[in-house]
Amino acid sequence: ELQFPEHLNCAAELLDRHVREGRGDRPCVRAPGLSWSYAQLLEQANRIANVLVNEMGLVPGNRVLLFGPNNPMMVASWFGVVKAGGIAVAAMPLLRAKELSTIADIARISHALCDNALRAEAEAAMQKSPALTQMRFFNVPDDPRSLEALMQQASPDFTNVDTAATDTCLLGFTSGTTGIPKATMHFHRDVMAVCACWPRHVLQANADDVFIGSPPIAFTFGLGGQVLFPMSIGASMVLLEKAGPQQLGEGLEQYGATVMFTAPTSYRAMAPYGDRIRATRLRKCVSAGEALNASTRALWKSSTGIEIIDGIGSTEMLHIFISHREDEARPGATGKAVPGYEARVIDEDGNEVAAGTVGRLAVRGPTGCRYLDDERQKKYVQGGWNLTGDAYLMDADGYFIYQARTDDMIISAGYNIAAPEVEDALMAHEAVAECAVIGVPDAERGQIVKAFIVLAPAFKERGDDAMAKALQEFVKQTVAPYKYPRAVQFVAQLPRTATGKLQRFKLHEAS
Ligand code: 3SK
Repeated sequence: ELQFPEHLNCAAELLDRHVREGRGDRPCVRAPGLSWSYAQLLEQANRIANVLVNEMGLVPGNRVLLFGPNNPMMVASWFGVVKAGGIAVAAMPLLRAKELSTIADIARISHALCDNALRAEAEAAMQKSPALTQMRFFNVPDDPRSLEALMQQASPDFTNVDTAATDTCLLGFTSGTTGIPKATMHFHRDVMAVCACWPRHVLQANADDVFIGSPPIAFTFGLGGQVLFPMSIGASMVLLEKAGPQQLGEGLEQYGATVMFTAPTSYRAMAPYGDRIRATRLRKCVSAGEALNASTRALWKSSTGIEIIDGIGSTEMLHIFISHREDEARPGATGKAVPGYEARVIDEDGNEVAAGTVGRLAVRGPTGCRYLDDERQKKYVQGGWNLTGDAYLMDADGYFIYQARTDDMIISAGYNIAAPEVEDALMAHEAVAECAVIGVPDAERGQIVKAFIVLAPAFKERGDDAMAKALQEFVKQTVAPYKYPRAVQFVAQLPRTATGKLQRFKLHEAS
């Protein structure tokens, strides 16, 4: 059982503590052309906290929009807000004014610190959201009104606001895959709890590790993996504004990164460069955000020699709650409940099902879902358990094996078919670059399996009936034939959220 003091400011624990305990000179943030020690990040964060309080009128509990790509000023701003007792609401850099103002209205945001590169969308959002009255921009060269100019005038010292462990310090937004955003509230205590669970028991990195990754800081997967977890152990982070497979590969070489967080799509794209990756210092690879299929895991292992640490988390739970250490990996399984969390598989009535039976995943632990003013809270938390919306089975050894999102189970002619299993089978074909499978209505079978397929570049011109037939036959060879996709549609790309999650509802709409 984790215990936290009644008064707790997570920024003090993750940042000030290192300086106070003599680790101020240790490297903390690396980015193109920049390197900050812990003491330097602390000074930047303190100056921002002073600007927020003295120039922008922030009082504890105010919600502050942070809008920018992964860069050092985004991180310094996050800590500035939390030190000042504000609530950080980071937004995906790809969002447009309309989406931003929806977030601003739901979260009742009053203040904003934004990257100048995104100024147009931020200002347009401000026009639409009357409560959002204070906005400053960073990464603006030579502008006396910029955040940096104000920081120059501000003190490098700041006394952190004496927050309670149960005060909210961040709101994480999730649109899930349905497109309607929800804000999840997390306390200072929750931030320290996630640092004390998965990173300590599963990742097992150390202070000399250098973390790198692709998920945006606005996604709690990215915030944890690239900021909170390295800082909780005094390690360092590499921040890349663009973190596609190529930039990640270059980042590994340039900064000697040792721990990487990214999604399965990225691992597949980087796998052909295994020889170069083997020559870097990379030693730990984490995959989450979408299901990791067995073929991607095997491809990465054979190419780089590194076993991927898979995991599933959610914005509602703040971070990962089922995962495994490298030496405990079991192909096809996400892992076991992370120490500190409990997980079980239940039926429609909430009763635990026997090992090997598919059901709904329920989890509980030191963090949990708290939606801000949202009826959907009652659906997510039932009887003290968080229902994540994933269908899983647990094997006799306690390994959880992903089946589908609960609404991605296809029932065809009485058979239960998990969409990801069919996707897995298709992905093993060399012509398939990406694919997504859904169930579509069918008069005879209730539903049939339909696959949307993005062909690999070498096969781009071959999206015809013959290819569809070949892929159908291929699936029948690897999984039970009743699971094969009876309908196949070739597409140029799949609809995804800003965090890369597949939007199956858009495929349903298109069918
Ligand atoms: O698995 C995920 O999608 C996730 C979401 C939020 C935070 C962390 C993770 C791994």
